[in-house]
Amino acid sequence: MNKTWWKESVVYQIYPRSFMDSNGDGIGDLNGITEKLDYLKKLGIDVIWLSPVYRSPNDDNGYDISDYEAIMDEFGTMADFDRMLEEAHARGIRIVMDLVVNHTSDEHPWFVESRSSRNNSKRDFYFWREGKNGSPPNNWGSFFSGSAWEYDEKTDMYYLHQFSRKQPDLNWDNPHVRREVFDMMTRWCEKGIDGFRMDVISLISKPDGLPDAPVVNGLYGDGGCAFNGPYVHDYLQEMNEEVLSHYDLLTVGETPNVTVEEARQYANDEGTELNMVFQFEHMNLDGENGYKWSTRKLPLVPLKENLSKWQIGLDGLAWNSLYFCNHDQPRIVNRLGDPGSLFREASAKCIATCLHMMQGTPFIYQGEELGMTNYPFRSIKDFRDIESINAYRELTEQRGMDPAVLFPMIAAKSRDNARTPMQWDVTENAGFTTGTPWIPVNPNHIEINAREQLLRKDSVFQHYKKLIAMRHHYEIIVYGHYQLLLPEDPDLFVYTRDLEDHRLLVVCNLSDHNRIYVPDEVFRHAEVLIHSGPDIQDCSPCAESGILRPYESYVLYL
Ligand code: TEU
Ligand code: CA
Repeated sequence: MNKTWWKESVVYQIYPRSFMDSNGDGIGDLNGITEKLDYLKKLGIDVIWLSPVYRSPNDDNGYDISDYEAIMDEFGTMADFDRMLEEAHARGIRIVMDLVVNHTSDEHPWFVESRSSRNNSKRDFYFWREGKNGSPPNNWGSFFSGSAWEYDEKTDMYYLHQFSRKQPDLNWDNPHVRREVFDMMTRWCEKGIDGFRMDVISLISKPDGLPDAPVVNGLYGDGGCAFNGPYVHDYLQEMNEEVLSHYDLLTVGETPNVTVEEARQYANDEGTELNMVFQFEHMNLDGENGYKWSTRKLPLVPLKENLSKWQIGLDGLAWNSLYFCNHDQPRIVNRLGDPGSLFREASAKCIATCLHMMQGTPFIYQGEELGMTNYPFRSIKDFRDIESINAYRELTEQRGMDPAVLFPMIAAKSRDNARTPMQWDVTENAGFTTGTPWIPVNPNHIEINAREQLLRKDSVFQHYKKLIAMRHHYEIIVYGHYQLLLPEDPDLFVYTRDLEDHRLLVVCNLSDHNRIYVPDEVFRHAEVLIHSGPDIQDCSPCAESGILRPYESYVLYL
């Protein structure tokens, strides 16, 4: 297997809007990130993935871009960006940008021109189609509710938007679109950035003829039919030849609906496309009949089965990203751990050990290293996220769902759970802003904040710091081969890693009750690399009793 820096790195995702506000307008910004680089250096991360900072009307918080080469006014200036990049590099931290090119904002000059007439040079930069008897061109639904088509009176045609109506899909079948995107990417690489996270990159090639899709929710055809389209690998190979292969980059594709087989192509070890992809199968296990809105927790046995499938399925052929959190996912402590005060920290550490000892590049989402939890939403007015707001409206008004039944599901899975401000300290607004935050701060910042955890040696922060240092020190953690033990156990996630004559044993009790697990005799004199759990300060993880306390985890090294 090829060894390289982006396989040996740990990535930290920053959602700039909610990370640190340096000028008191209640919105995080680039200078705020620069102020906190020493914090990230202390954590030990190698790379920052920066969610979009480009000019945007913020219909989808920056994932609707109106100028790929200007900085969003609220986040600062290009000079602020350049300084952040320089300061990060001075600390040995690389910067990966978020590339959102499946769609632009409807305020991007390309779309403004495209919609102005039926025959301008940018018309085919987007998907324009005639309606059918007063209806949209096909039955696709938007991921943000409603039809995926918007009627445009001026030219009496519809345009495709698989996300919000202010996010028209780019037509990647048009070579001029690809040329413009590749040139823009090259200019960013020439500025010295270190890679791209590619937003819904598996969507850029639509099925020929844009056919209707099977209706999945009673209203619209499944937009998912457009994932992994006929030419997606051709376009990524062209991107690789034109841009990526000329620079030393980390590239990760966000590929909803990707399978292990597809991922072997997207993230092949020959390097003809991307370095790795974000899969979604494990993040959909607590949904409800294909829908994300539910109050169910992640079921451990299916989770073990899925993560093991990916570990074994890509080993030696491609490369995994490892994540449980990002700006689109609710907090993992609520889905897999105990968000209450009893075992919150123990469960956050146990979950971290479980993920970070696998083969792949780990991604830490801002606040995950503190064990931050979901927000206590009380009403639909608390939400800012277009996905949550639109879903609530469609499911209650058009699908007749009882708001009292639906609200807890939206509250549990809303993307806003990940977007409340980073919790720096116990002061008002958690030290995130001296102004009024754009979204309320979680009141539990009194108990959960960076300042307190930096000072306490058994904090979640210190646990993540130790896991990152271990990955930098032990090659087996990066390149070792994975094998799951106890596949059917409903509480214990136990697996081994093997590399040459070394072996790791990773033991995690992801439950709120005691369990018994006695490691194989061969581990009797193994080195304990890390050990966490409630009140375990003085006990050995290999105690004769084999007692595993609630959310106790440890790693043995031979
Ligand atoms: O997300 C794509 C995507 O699949 C999301 O719709 C995700 O499935 C959903 O939000 C899960 O609840 C990317 C970005 O990460 C997201 O923030 C953007 O809203 C979206 O693309 C459109 O750019
Ligand atoms: Ca600000």
